[in-house]
Amino acid sequence: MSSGGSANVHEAPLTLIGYRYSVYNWIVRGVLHHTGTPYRFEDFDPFSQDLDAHPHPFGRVPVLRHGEVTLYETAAICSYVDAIQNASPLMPTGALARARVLQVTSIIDTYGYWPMIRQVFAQRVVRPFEDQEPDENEIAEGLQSSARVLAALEEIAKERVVLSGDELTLANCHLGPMMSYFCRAPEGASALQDYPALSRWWSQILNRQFLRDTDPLSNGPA
Ligand SMILES: N[C@@H](CCC(=O)N[C@@H](CS)C(=O)NCC(=O)O)C(=O)O
Repeated sequence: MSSGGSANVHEAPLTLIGYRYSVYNWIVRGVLHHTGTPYRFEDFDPFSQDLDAHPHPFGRVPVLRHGEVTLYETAAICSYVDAIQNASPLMPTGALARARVLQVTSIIDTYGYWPMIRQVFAQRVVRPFEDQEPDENEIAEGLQSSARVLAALEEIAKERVVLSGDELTLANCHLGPMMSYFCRAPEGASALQDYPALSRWWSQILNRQFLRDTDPLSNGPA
């Protein structure tokens, strides 16, 4: 153990327990990939597998194990991975930039995940993939709720402290997979076009290596 109370990355192996298609799993994998952190992947589908022995008190994924450390909540896991290399290159140093990173992460988790991923992406993209009919009402409702999220993120992108597209921070790592899944629904991609600063940010981020190399729909889970 280091003096910071975390297991040394070089001494203890990291295990990521996640569902291969989960957007949150993708976020963590992007950060692990970008920071060059080696890890082992354990695929766990929280929607269909037995949760009794699953080490997440709310039955979700992802969970990170590092020696004796068990961590859940994606933002906490990403911050930990970014910090265990004693560098934290993905967290900016300025007071406002740090706050904006946390704000973007919180906006997308609290207000964005459900409409953008569970309503728009899951209904339009995942259900047909599973030979199921999408629920058009869910999609319409999801798009309506997403508009407020996109408008809030547009204001942050306009400011260009974070989401400028030039920098790589935990905000990009968190929002990138969410935006990628959202835009795979044609309605999602078209909704984004109403927000020029956010669209500009997305056009500069979508081909970044950390996203491309970890994309669950075009690459393996680990
Ligand atoms: N607040 C959690 C959210 C994680 C989450 O919702 N993961 C989804 C997969 S993308 C999940 O495990 N869902 C299972 C369920 O809803 O039962 C985090 O930040 O890690």
